Amino acid sequence: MGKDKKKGGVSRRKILKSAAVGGVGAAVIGAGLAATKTPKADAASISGELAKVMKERGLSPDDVLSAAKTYVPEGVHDPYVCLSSGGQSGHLFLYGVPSMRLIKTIAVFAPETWQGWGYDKESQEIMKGGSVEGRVVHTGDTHHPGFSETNGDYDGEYAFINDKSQGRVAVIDTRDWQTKQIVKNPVLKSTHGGTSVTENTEYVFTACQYAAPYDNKYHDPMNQKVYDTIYRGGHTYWKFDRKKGRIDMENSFTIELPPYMQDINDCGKRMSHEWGFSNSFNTERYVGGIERGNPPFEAGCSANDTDFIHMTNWKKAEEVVKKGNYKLINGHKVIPMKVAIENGLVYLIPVMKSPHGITVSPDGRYILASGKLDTHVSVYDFKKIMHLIENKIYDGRDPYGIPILSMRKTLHGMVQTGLGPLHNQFDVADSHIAYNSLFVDSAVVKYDYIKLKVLDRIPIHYNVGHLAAVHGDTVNPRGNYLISLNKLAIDRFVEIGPLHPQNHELIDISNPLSKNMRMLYAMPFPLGEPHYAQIIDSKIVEKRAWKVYPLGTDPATMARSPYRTLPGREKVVRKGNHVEVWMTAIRSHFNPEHIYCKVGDKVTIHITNLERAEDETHDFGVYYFNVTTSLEPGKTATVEFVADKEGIYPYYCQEFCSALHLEMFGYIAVLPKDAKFPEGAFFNNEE
Ligand code: RUQ
Ligand code: CUA
Repeated sequence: MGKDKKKGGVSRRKILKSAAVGGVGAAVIGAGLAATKTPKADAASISGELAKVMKERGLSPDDVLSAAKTYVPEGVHDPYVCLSSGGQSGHLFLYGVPSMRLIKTIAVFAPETWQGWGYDKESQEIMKGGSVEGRVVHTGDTHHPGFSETNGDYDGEYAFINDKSQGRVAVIDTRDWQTKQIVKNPVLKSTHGGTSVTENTEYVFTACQYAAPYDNKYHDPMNQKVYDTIYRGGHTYWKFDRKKGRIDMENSFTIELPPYMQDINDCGKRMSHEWGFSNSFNTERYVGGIERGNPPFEAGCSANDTDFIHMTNWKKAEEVVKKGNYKLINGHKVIPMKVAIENGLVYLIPVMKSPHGITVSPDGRYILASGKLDTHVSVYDFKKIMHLIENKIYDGRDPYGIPILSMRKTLHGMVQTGLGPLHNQFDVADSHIAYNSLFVDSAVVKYDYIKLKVLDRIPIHYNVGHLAAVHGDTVNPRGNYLISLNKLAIDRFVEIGPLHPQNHELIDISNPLSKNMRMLYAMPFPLGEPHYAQIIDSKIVEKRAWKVYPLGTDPATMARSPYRTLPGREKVVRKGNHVEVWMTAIRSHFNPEHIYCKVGDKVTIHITNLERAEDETHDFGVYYFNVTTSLEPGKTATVEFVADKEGIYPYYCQEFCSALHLEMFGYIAVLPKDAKFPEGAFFNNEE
């Protein structure tokens, strides 16, 4: 039976693939239906029915084709998954492509009650690891997810995500798609760029957004001299320890940069492998002051015709750090600007007005940047850049002494794509096709970045930010689908009041040679504002995902928890005023079912889910104490609280896990301090 199912899945997946590539409308629908064994549903017999449905629902043949291209039959897995940031939600989200079916929330910087994220001890410890100047901040603003890479392509073992608002980076392990580590940038207050990774995930690269003093002290932000001398940006390279699956803080470093807002970044590939690039704005170093009658930031920060691309060499920087040529600031290695300049680690290249976004081509030779107040994508040629660097041909230096390379001499050329160009993604590698998002025009443009020619244009709804194509920022983009991450939805969905969802539109790019990008589907995304997303081949991640945890696993370490509790080994121990419980959960009971303690006791409950069956998750919901946890099969988790008030506190399993799920409950009984435990109150070490 299980085997049968699998067979069906495979053949249907093949059908899907052909639908994605070819697109044969009704025939595909027929085949899909046949595969789900709907009685008598061959293409011929449904055509009458199909015509009727089309008429009733007002669907054009075009609509039906789009539906066929996105429909994924029940029980069939999507060929791709999209890892989307979630902006102010502080989370990440996973959905299938092309079905656009939401699969998972990955809790990262903010608490999330489904998974007990931030409510059980293990996750609280991980959140604590990302403390901001000693405070656990649980708001976050996720922007640019990045899969770990091997040889320039996603290996899908880990994913990284930045928190723009606090300058943090998190590591997610795709064996269980759970956050394993959060680190705070010790010198940068906000990091917008990143997380992009070097070709073999040697480093996770993030760039500063809002320049600020490194020392966390007060320095007048409106005093130009103070701003120029004390405010700083930077490029941070986080060392990734693949074996441990963690960022290695010790061996991470920041290259000090001027107080320009470094914004978005991307890592080089192949020939440009050793370099990291970021665009920037406010090279004016405007300090604002709308409240004093000065022009607002937005005007002062966009006064110049050009800003700078920053490029830094992490490979050489690594050597500089090894030689001890750094400063320790807040315990973090910082390469001072002067040292960076002397060692040829940093260069600037002018780029059109207030750019946003920078992307390196699959072969690593071209660096694409769009000036959002310009109408072009500027295509820089890395070979030309290196020629100037190697021959020390500079156009001058910025006020901090950083060499500036000539824009004219480094440009391959510019292509006029439209109003408000932002981000770029790539189609299959040798096609030289890229896609550019036009925020102001609300359109996506397909163009040849070598011939500098626009090939096609499609309207989107509305105001697109990033684009994501399948493996679209790797050395080996796969084409097929492009997702447009739109900021505004306006009139697209059922009216639900002033706060609208975002709108992710799926575009068919399966034929790179055709002129026709094709709009397939619009998905409301009501979970914060996603910025960037990456789309990965499902096969890569499915191979790695665990079905259940080995019994007694702590997901924080992915190893056996010291609190793993086997059946028959459950216990309650009271030492002083600490009650510690080793509990098990299995359909359909907790053991123990009664926990006695006294007012003021600290209560620690370690729970092991003994289930070995896939998807048999339990969890622990409890009255008043503001803790919870999710217990996936095999997991051991801990909740801890102070029983600060006399009373009876029911706890129960919040997952409808069995016919007797409602019966899966228990009581925490908190006695007055001076009361005696009743007969039957159970402790393994009775006082
Ligand atoms: S952002 S819409 Cu990448 Cu944070 Cu550009
Ligand atoms: Cu376990 Cu409901």
